[in-house]
Amino acid sequence: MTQRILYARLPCNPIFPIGVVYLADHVGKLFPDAEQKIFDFGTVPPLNFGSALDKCIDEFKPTLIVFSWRDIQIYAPVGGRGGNPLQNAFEFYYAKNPAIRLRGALGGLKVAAAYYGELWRNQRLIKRGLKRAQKYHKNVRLVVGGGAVSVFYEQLKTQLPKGTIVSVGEGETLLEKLLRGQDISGERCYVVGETQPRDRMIHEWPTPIEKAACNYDYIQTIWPEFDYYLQENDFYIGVQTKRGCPHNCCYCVYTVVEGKQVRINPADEVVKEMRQLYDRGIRNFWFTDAQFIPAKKYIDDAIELLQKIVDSGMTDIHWAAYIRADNLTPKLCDLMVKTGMNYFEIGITSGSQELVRKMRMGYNLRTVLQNCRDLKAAGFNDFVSVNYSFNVIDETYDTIRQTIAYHRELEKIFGVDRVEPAIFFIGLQPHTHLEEYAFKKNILKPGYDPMSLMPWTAKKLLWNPEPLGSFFGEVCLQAWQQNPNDFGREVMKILEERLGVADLEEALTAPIAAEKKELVAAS
Ligand code: B12
Ligand code: SF4
Repeated sequence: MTQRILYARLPCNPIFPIGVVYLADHVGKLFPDAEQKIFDFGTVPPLNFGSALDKCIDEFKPTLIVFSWRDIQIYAPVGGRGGNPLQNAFEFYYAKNPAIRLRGALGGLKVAAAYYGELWRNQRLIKRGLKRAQKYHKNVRLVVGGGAVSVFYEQLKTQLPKGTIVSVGEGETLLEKLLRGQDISGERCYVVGETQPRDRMIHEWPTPIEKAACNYDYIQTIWPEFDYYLQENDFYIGVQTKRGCPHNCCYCVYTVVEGKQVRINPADEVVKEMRQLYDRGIRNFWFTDAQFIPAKKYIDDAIELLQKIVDSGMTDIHWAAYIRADNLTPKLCDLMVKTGMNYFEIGITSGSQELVRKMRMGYNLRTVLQNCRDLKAAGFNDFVSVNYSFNVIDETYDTIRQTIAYHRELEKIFGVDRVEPAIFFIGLQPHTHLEEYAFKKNILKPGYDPMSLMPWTAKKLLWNPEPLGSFFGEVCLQAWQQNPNDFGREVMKILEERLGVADLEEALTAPIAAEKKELVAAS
C-alpha cells in the first residue's frame, strides 16, 4: 500500500515550520512514491483548528501522522500568550504592594490558563487527528516529535494516546525506519503504553545524516499554504547549516537534543537551498543552528559558506543567528557584514568571567570584546542582542557590577541603541547540569514535574534563587514600572544606580580560586 504521510505542525507563533519541511523533504527523496502533505496550524485561525484538521484528514486519509510540537515552556520577558510571563511571575512573587501582587497573581493565572489551555488543546488535536484518521485506516500510526517533545518527552508519556511513538531530536532516521518497516528500538524514541523511555535517552547521539538542499519545488507541491510565508517580507525563514553543539553550558539542553558532535551541512547545499527561497522572493534568513560558529575549528566552515553566498550573487539578503562571538576572525567579520548579517544573539549570560567559567560556558569574555571590535571595524552597524541571565549560580553584587561594566563596553563598541541587553532568567530545563545542581542543593527533588506551571514549582523552575532572588525581583519590578518598553536597558540602569560599576579589567579576570566549580562537583 502506498504510504500517505501527513505532517501536522501544531499551533505556534508563525515561525517557519522548518522541522516538518526538512522531514518531508528527506522522506520525499527516499520514498518518491509516498504521498505526503504538510498541514501547518500556524497558518490557521485558532477557532478553525479542529475543523481544518478534520477537513485535511478527510481529504488526505493519512496512514502515518507526524505531529510536530515546537514550544511548550516560555519564560521570556516578552509579551507572550496571555501576557508577559516573567513580569506576572515577578509581580506575584516579589511585589510588596498588595495591589501589584494581586495584579501579578491575576496575570499569572491568565498565563497559566493560556499555558495549560494550549497544552491540553494540542493533546486534544493529536487525539482528534488520530481518531479521525482511523476512520479511513484502522492501523494508522502516530508519531510525535519536535523541539518541545525533545525537552519534555518523559512527561508526555502519560498524556498521549497508547501506541504513539514519541521521538527525541531529529526525526529523519526514525521516519525512514518506520517507512521501511524496520526495527525502531535503537532510535531515540519510545512507544506510549508499550515501551519506556530509556534512562538518559536524550543523551544518546543522533544518527548522522548527510543533509542535501531542501527541494522547495517538491515542498510546494505538498504544502498548499507555503505561500503564506512568502507573502510577508518580515519573516526570517529558517535554514540549517549544521547540527550539534560541543559545549557544556550548565543550563542548556540544545547540546543534548542535537548532540555534541557538530555535523556540517555542505556549503553548496545550503546555498542551493537559500537560492530556491531567494528565487521565491525571500530575503531574510535565520540560520537555525544551535550555534552558527560552535567552536574555533568550525570558523573555516562558516567562512566557506559565507564566501559561497557572496559568490552566488545574493547580495541583497539579510540573515540572523545565534553567534558565539568568541569564534570570530577579521575575515569572518568581513564576510558576515558583506553577506548581510543584520542581527545576532550572543548568549554570554554574564559579563563576569568568573561566573561564565562557573557556568561551564567556555567563553573568554576578553576575546568576545576584541571580536566585537573587529566586527564593528568591518562595518557592522546593525543590532546585537546580548542575553544575560542573572543569578544562575554564585551571583554577588561584585559580579553584577562586572556585568554592567562589560555591557557598557559593548555599548561603547556598537552604540547604546544597537546593543540590547536581553534580560532573561533561566527557565530550568530537564537533562541539564543546572537541574543536577538543583537536586544536589535540594532546591528540586527528582520526580518533580518540569512542565508544571503551579506557582510553587514555577518559582523554582524560573531560576532566581535567594539570597539575591528578591533583590532581582525588586529591580525588575521597578524597571517594568519605569520603562516597560525598554526593560533590559532599564534594568541595567537601575543596577548601576544601586550598585555602581566595576572596573572592566575585574570583569575580564577570573580568580583561580573560582575554578573550584560547584557545578563540577554536582555532576
Ligand atoms: C533557532 C531557534 C529559535 C529561533 C527561530 C528562528 C526561525 N526563524 O526559525 C528564534 C530565536 C526566533 C527562537 C525563538 C523562540 N524559541 Co527557539 N529555538 C531555536 C532552536 C535553537 C533551533 C530550532 C530549529 O529551527 N532547528 C532546526 C530544525 C530543522 O529542527 P526542528 O524544528 O527541531 O525539527 C527537527 C526535530 O525536532 C525533529 N522533529 C520535528 N518535528 C518532528 C515530528 C516528529 C514526529 C518527529 C519524529 C521528529 C520531529 O526532526 C526535525 C528535523 O531534524 C531550538 C533549540 C534546538 N537546538 O533545537 C530552540 C527551541 C525550539 N526554541 C524554544 C523556545 C521556547 C522558543 C521561544 C518560545 C523562546 C521564548 N521564550 O521566547 C521563542 C519563540 C518561538 C515562537 N514560536 O514564537 C524551545 C522549545 C521547547 C520549549 N522549551 O518549550 C527550544 C527547543 C529551545 C529550548 N530548549 O528551550 N528559537
Ligand atoms: S548555550 Fe549555546 S554554546 Fe552553550 S551548549 Fe547551548 S547551544 Fe551550545
